[in-house]
Amino acid sequence: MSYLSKTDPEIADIIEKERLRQQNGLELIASENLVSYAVLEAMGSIMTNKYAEGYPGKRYYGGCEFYDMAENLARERLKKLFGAEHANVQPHSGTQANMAVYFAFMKLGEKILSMKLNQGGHLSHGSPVSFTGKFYQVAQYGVDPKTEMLDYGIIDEMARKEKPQIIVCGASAYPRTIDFKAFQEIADGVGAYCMADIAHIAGLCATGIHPNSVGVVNFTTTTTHKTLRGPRGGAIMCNNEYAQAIDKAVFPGMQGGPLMNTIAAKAVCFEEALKPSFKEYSKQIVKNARVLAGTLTDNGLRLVSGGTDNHLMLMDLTEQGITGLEAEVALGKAGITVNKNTIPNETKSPFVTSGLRIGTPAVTSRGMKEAEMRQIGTWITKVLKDIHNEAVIREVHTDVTMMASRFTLHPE
Ligand code: DSN
Repeated sequence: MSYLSKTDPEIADIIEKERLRQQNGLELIASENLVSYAVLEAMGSIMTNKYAEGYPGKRYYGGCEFYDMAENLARERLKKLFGAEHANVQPHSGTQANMAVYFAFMKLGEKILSMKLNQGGHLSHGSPVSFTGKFYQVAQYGVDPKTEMLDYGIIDEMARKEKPQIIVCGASAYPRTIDFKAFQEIADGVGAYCMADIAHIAGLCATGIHPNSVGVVNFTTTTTHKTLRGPRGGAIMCNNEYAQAIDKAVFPGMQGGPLMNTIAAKAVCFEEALKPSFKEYSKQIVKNARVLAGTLTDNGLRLVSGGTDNHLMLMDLTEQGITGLEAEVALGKAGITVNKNTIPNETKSPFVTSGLRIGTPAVTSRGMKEAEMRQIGTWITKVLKDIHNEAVIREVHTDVTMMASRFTLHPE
């Protein structure tokens, strides 16, 4: 920030404060991560300067020869990473990626079958407050009330009854493995398309730590900034037969100029994810989540479905008699950033909630391992079991800062 701090000290100061917050705290928001210097450099490069509406070789602006090279590289690397026939790297976000699939393969008023928001789904899967709930009919499945896991028999029954045009699988707060093959079979049984939104677990799918949806379901959408550890953005993968419709839906269907600095940074991220070290990183995310989940349950805290198969866990605070909001605030004061989250069969509003969502991608990027997870689990328990005790919160905050200062903010 040496240049910015001279030309605009006000914003440079804000960025520095945020850097310190990230360095001194523990980021346990399941959808967040920390990018490498290489990703940051590509994002902050002169690739932001130009318009490049269109696709490589077919642009509406002159001077795009190097932008074409960057976008082609991003597409090829993403295809290699997931074994995809076709990739579109232009969606500005995961929601935009989902929108492109809906726009390409559904007429307004047709039906989506997806997971309910308060059971783990995402806003863009059919919530009444998102465009999806306004433009389309929506039928939604949840988790089994006893196991708190997906019940494919029930989803199949619903698909037969509801006759959706697209079945959406994938979630924002589901700690268990998703059977993409089962979802595609259910869709095939009713003549529907199947879309997997793997935003949360993309890095795990790319490295085989979680089954890959690409080549199994009709369309895979993702963000690039969660377990994939790239710049904020989206992407879509599908077989060649759907490529043209997807590309047209993204541009000119719903976006103008692509963010080419972000696309360059996506290319960097995909290359990083192709390295053997990224597989080790992905394995460690899941190991860390299991150890953290085990520590929390050993300490008497209840996790939805009893544990985790992936990078996140969902804590049910009902027995503690505290809300997700109270827990988020108290842990925040202790330097541990998490988010309140609805749990299956939630009775409170999304602004209050009975749950907390906790994830390990960012702390794993800092190099933290099982020992640190046990420590973090102990701190979380200490705060949640004595939530109004400011002295405990202060003590945990000091310990958190000391531990965090030992770990880098920038993965290799
Ligand atoms: N907001 C993201 C999450 O936290 O899961 C999903 O888009």
